[in-house]
Parts: sequence; structure tokens; C-alpha cells
Amino acid sequence: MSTAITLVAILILIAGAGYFLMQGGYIDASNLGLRGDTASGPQESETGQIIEEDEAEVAENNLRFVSGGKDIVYPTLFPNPRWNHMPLRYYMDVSSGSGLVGFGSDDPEYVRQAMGTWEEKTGGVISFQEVGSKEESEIIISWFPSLSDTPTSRVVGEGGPTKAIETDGKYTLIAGGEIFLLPTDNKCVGVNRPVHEMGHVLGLGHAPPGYGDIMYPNELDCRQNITKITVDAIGSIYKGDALSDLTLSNVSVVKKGGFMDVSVTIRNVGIKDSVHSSIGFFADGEIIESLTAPKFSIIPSISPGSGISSRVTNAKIPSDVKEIRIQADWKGEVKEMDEDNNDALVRFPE
Ligand SMILES: [Ca+2]
Ligand SMILES: [Zn+2]
Repeated sequence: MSTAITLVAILILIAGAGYFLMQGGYIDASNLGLRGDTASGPQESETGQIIEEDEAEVAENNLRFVSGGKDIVYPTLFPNPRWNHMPLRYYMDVSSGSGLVGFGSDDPEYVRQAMGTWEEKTGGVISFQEVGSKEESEIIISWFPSLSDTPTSRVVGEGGPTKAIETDGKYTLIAGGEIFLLPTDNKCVGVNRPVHEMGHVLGLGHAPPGYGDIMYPNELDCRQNITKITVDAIGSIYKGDALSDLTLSNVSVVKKGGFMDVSVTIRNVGIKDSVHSSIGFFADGEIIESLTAPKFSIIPSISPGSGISSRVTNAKIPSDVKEIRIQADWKGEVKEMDEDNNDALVRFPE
């Protein structure tokens, strides 16, 4: 029997770098299987030199943009915090307020007005939908007699994200939030406080002083509102569609005569789940046909901040190959935020 060559592909889901502000798990690591026996290949091998591995764009913890002719530095709770859809579904736990001194039907009404203020001022870039249960919601709003009684000690006072996923890409994906409110009879405080806290749930920090903006912490001044700098801060985050973004990392190509072993991690550094996609392997610019078979090329959906490792052993290549290029989503099936960070190029010495 002549040399039998087996191709083996192994896909392993890698948990993304996520972090939580509250208890509770979010990202699972599960093994997608597809394990097989590894064939033994020829002994001599050479490892290619990685010439180019595209880097994802990484953001800092401040927004920088121009507003009203001025350079603004607007603090955020995470780099480029962003929800990946609108409207945001919020639930008001009215039962938490019943029995509290000063709580009345006006309190939930103030919250509704606050949500309306965000929608109106941002021209609908931020929008909300009130839902009737916690289960349907992403943002929970509760009332407390005093804020020292809130169940968690919070970095950002009475409101903020409860779920933030570090994607290693341009945005931090926010996927949950909560707000704690004191009952009040003062309409200005009643509306302004949830407007401010919702700004934190959106991932905004405190606005610079001097603009009369609601995100500057000074709730005694009822003239404060959502001003142009906060609208522009939101605009700078939410310009462009919320999409997935595939990229490659941990690339290794080992050549053994006319065969190679490849391992590569396909990551989603975007903010939406990726659809099924194809990974392409090219030898000196030509697609390696044997690796277009679905078991080697099809990459399942990847959630934001997660990745899938793919390993192929003993794939036949021309023995005089000079370079191997690997391309995520080579068929262009995934709508991505960045289509130019999908390649890795590995070159072998002459
Ligand atoms: Ca990409
Ligand atoms: Zn605040």
C-alpha cells in the first residue's frame, strides 16, 4: 500500500476574553469536536516564517472626537462601549418601589420620559422598548430606599453595564445593564437621574464640565440635559453598522516536503455573531482544493470575543511552495466591520 495520507481538521471553540461586573457566567467554552486520528507524516519539516498577520484595531478608554469645533476627550467605562442592536429592552421592577416612602406612579413615568429624552436627543440612534418581565429585558430598573441598600457595590454609582464583552477589536460589546433609583417627587430629579444612569448603561463615563451636559455629575442643576457633546459621543460610537469581524491569530504552518500542518485561530472581534463562513488556504496564490472540503473549510458561527482553532495535518502542497496564505471568510459570506484584517501570510525560506 502506498503512503496513505490522512487529513485531520480539529476545531476547538476558544472562550473569549469576557468580564463581568456582576456574578454569573456568560461565555461557555465548548469543544466542537471533529477530532480524529492524527496521521504520522514525513520526518523532516520546516516551519514557515509568518510575514504578515493582520492586526485588529484596538481602542482606548476615551472617546476622541471633534464637537463644536473643539477636540473632545470623553471618558467611557470601557473602550468604545457599544450595544449591538436597538431598541434596548428595559424592565421596570415596580414591585421594588411599592411600600417605599415617596414612591408613586409618577416614578415609572419619569423613567419613560427619560428613555424618550435619549431617543429624541440622539435622533433614534439610541432607542428603548419597555417590556413586561425581567426575562425579556436587557436592562433592569429598580427602586431602593437608599442607595447604600443596592445589592451590589458599584463603581459607577447607581447604574451601569452588567455584562461587557471584551472583543479584542474596535468595540467593547455591552449586553446587559441595570439602574437603581431613589423614589422622588421632584420631576426634574425624577427624569434627569435615569437619563444620567442610562448614559452609564450605554458605557459613557462622566462628560467634561462646562457644557451643562446631563453626564456631568451635578444633579442639583435641573437645566442639565443631553447636549451636543453626548450626542456626538454616541454618534462617534454608533456610526457604522453593528457587524461581526473575523480575523486570524496563532498561525502556524509546518512544511514537511510535499505536505504541511497548519493551525490557526479564527476569531470574531466584532459585536455580532458571525454566520457560518469558509476559510481558504492558498499555496503560491492557488487555492488548495483538498482543503476546500467542508470538513476543513467550514467555520461555524462564532460569538463576539470568541474564537475557533482549526488544525489540519498532512495536507498535500507543491513541494516547492514559497508561501501559504490563509484567508478567513475567503468566499465573502460574512458581512464584516473590517474586510482587510482576514489574511495571514506564511513564507518559506528559499
Ligand atoms: Ca475581518
Ligand atoms: Zn454618574
